Amino acid sequence: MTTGDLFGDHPPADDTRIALGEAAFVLRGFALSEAPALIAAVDAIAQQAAFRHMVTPGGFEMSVALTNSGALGWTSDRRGYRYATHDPLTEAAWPPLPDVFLRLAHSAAAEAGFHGFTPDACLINRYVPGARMSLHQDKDEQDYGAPIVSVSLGMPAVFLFGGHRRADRPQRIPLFHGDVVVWGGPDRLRYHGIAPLKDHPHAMLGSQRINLTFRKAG
Ligand code: MD3
Ligand code: FE
Repeated sequence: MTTGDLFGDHPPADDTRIALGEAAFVLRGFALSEAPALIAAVDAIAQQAAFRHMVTPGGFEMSVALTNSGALGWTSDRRGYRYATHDPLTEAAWPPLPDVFLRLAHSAAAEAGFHGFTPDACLINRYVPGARMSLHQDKDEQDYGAPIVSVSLGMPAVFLFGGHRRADRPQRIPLFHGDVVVWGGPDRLRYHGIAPLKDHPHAMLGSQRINLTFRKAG
């Protein structure tokens, strides 16, 4: 694959399902047809609950900006990470999950073999060039039996898919606009992250990448 293919506006192939692990799949282009509606919904959510840079318990500001939709939203400060029903910036409830979010999360999970997935939280991450997410596990949710569904929009990213130990060398998998990743079961607690984003402006989102992760948090 050439660099041109890797960072084009479109995935190398649509409608393919790539198994990353026993219960982890990339669904190439699964969200492509809904992308304009998803982006419009993100804009509406961000008007009520603005993107912000969280501070880690260690006192570092994250390079990724985030907001939330759903009954629960993920927040972080010097006291730690937690899910909360209200936005600490406005003290309002997080905006509810739009139907287009719920339908997509449910159908993508089913496509990967997880039937009946109803998320109660959508964490929305926004990356600009240079932003990254270092290797971590998603452990703040109550129920590790439910999968997580992730939707990539805008600029491409290299996602790092590690093992069950931080030191396990991660696979590097490019993710493109419209791609969906679903992971659960034995892959639910694998380390993962996003390499520093390169600037390959996208037709719909410019120099940004938006990632939605749907979770059952409560
Ligand atoms: C987890 N977000 O918000 S999601 C996060 O693209 C987060 O913004 C990243 O990690 C993002 O917590 C990555 C995609 C993903 C893909 C595969 C995984 C997460 C995974 C495999 C195992 C565990
Ligand atoms: Fe994560």
